[in-house]
Amino acid sequence: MTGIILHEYGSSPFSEKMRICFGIKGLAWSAVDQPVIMPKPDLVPLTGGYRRIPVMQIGADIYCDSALIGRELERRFGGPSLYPAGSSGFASAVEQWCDKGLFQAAVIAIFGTLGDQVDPAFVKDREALSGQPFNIPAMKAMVPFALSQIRAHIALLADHLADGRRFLEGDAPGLADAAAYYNFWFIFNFCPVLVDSLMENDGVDDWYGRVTEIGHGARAVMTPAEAIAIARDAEPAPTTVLPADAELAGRRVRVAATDYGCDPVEGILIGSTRSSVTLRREVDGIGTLAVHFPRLGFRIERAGD
Ligand SMILES: N[C@@H](CCC(=O)N[C@@H](CS)C(=O)NCC(=O)O)C(=O)O
Repeated sequence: MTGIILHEYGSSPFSEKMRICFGIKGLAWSAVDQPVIMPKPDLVPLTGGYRRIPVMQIGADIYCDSALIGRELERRFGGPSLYPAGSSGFASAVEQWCDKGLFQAAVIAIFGTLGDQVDPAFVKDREALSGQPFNIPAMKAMVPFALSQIRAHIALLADHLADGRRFLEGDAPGLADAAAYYNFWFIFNFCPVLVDSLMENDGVDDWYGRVTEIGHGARAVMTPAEAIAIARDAEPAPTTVLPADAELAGRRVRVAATDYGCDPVEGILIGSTRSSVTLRREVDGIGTLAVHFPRLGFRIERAGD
């Protein structure tokens, strides 16, 4: 019993990154289905305002952002490593690459191709999320450019796989594979019509098939109410604050993503590592939660005591 709860939705590409990680490590986990657009009344009380997906919950510990979730899975659970070559740097670099440039090109290719089929409520929600127009006609015009960018990303992967390795770090799959994989999964699931124009017989096609075969580990389904009850009945794991963050320790701080979905979360800083920060939050009807964020891509500031 791992206690892993993933707040997700089936079509979420960043959740697919995590689902493949569960598969690599052979983990059992419970999926809580969350809405694709706001409001998210069963998620926001747990995070304190963070609305993005996925969010991992283990007891009263809430982990925001897939990059942090991957690290936490490796820290907590044995079994096959998410870093099969022995260290995390390569996988983190692949995440930085694929979560930004490749993801943006994938979004344009998908929503530009879907065009008028995109639900106006989704468009409105994503405009609020990004603070920018989600301009489908402009995306439509950019599809050829986006596809050319995706082909160039695929060429990088093909070069890396050219020595015949089965996965990005060698014989065994890792987080790097999950990170490189999920954008293609996103594109092919939403727009199967694009498969032929993107996939060539260059090794990436076979690698994609191998990653698909990994699967998602042992998935169970949980209701949001069950997940909230688990949080209510649990205590957060102990944390410590780095000496470098001593001035913020025990203070009220505000943490927010810097790219999109920048809704701030306020709480008391009770933990920090070189890659993460942890806030304690007291939530009516739930009790004490520890909400964890990565440092990369997040702003942390004093909120006044
Ligand atoms: N950096 C974040 C990005 C997560 C992200 O953009 N998730 C998408 C879904 S795959 C999202 O939250 N979209 C808005 C929403 O679902 O409310 C991560 O790695 O978890």
